[in-house]
Amino acid sequence: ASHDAAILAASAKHPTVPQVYKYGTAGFRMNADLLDGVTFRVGLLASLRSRNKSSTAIGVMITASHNPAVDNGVKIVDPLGDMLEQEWEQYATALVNAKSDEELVRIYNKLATDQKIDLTAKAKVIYGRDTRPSGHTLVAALADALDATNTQHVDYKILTTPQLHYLVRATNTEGKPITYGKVSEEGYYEKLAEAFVRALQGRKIQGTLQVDCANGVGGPKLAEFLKYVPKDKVDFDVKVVNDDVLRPEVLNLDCGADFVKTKQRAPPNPKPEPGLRCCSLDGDADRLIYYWTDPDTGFFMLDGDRIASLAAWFISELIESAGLRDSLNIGVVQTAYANGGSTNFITRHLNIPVVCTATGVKHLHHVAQQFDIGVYFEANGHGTVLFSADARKAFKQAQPQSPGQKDAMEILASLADLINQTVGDAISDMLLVEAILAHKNWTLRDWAQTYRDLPNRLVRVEVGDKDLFQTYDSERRLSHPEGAQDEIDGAVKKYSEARAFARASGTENACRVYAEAASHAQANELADRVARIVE
Ligand code: NG1
Ligand code: ZN
Repeated sequence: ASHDAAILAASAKHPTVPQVYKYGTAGFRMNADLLDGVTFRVGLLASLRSRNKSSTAIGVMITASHNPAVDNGVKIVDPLGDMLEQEWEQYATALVNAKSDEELVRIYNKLATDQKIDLTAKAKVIYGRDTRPSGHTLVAALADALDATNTQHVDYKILTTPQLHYLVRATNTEGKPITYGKVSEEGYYEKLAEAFVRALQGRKIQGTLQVDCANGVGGPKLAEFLKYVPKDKVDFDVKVVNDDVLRPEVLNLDCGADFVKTKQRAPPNPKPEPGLRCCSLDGDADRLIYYWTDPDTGFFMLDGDRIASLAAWFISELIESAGLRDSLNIGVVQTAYANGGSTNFITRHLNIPVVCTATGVKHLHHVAQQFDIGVYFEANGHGTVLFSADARKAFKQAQPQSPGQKDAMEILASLADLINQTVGDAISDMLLVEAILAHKNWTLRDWAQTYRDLPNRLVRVEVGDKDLFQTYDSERRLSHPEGAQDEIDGAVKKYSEARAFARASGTENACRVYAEAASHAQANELADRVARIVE
């Protein structure tokens, strides 16, 4: 059952452009013109991965998230819907960098031998893509690799990234004692809508929510989801904006979660309406940022740190009310970019432990799995809440001693269904936030008043060789270049409530410097000093 001849023939139709490729934080991501051969080769790896994982379905998502429309990307999803195991990233890198079709076949066969993969076993890969026009030809390259390796495949066409993750897990749990949901896009909407109604327990959602969809896949998918929310049970007034997916050039252009977070302002279109509750998704609908524009105080943003704090607070209150405080632990996972104001609030006020990990959601996801309830978010709005099997069992089986306890357990059980368990999901996270605000009867202003953010500044510094910058302590300190950390420590000491760090970006050819301090002037000054140390 050698695939050699079929791979050689197909690979000739999908050449790679010679350069060095690396499976990065979000798979391979670059100008779409470079991706045809890359996607073909990722297809070969996805097939091997399926055979390596007892013929379970593996996912492949074609998206470049918040990047400009001319870019695209490809990444692999593991059987339970989480990101490809880190150990395997180097195999993807090796296949994509093969210098000829013959070398490609050699690496493919060597991987099969090394990993003891039976190439005659069944293999299955399911895939989807965002709204980028280039996605169409890229999935054709992917399908060619799957055909060449005798791999069963299903094309789910246009999806949000979290929907594809949902489908992978749903596919692999179908018929099992604990299933994840129906294996269809419709199943995803049904599960979310049903859990949303249960989570609300009849509470009313205040006013209108305006959702900026970055002119990406989130627009049509959110519109579709809303059809599943029963009007007689929930009055959910959503105004979907920036949902033009017909003009590719407007994708992520002056709108979307990444624009709002990095520019720290509302999208110019539609013109911000004072006081209106707003949120933005990114181009593949896995990031979420809330904000409003106040007639007096101006723009105010509620980012991933705020969502993590809100979710951790609400869920820990429910755990308390449900009488499960002693049996279930809860923790929050952040990165070094989390605002110190949020970390203080969660640890000191909520008494919930916070763990810091390296940048990139796959790191946060793994640490969050160690808690019964693990809340993780990057400041940029990408994150979710994971519930352990024990936690789910406790919500369903514990005997409530009072109506209050019963309510709390029912809400907890509904949240475990509402919140995407595979990956950060902007639509699911948005429903979580809406449910919490409804329970607390809060406006965005009430939410914003829970704690104060420390003034901060993030700068990008061009450096000769970013690989010189080696970190430890979850990227918060530099081991190399030698002496740099001492200089940074010296600079930080000059300011009050200050913190600063520098690290090489994993997605761009530059270093990032982050600084926070008691005042904006101090945070800016500190960031400049650290940038000069790094330069
Ligand atoms: P890098 O380029 O490694 O800082 C950026 C974001 C991460 C993460 C990844 C993947 C910042 C400071 N960094 O990583 O949070 O989302 O991209 O998209 O926002
Ligand atoms: Zn994204």
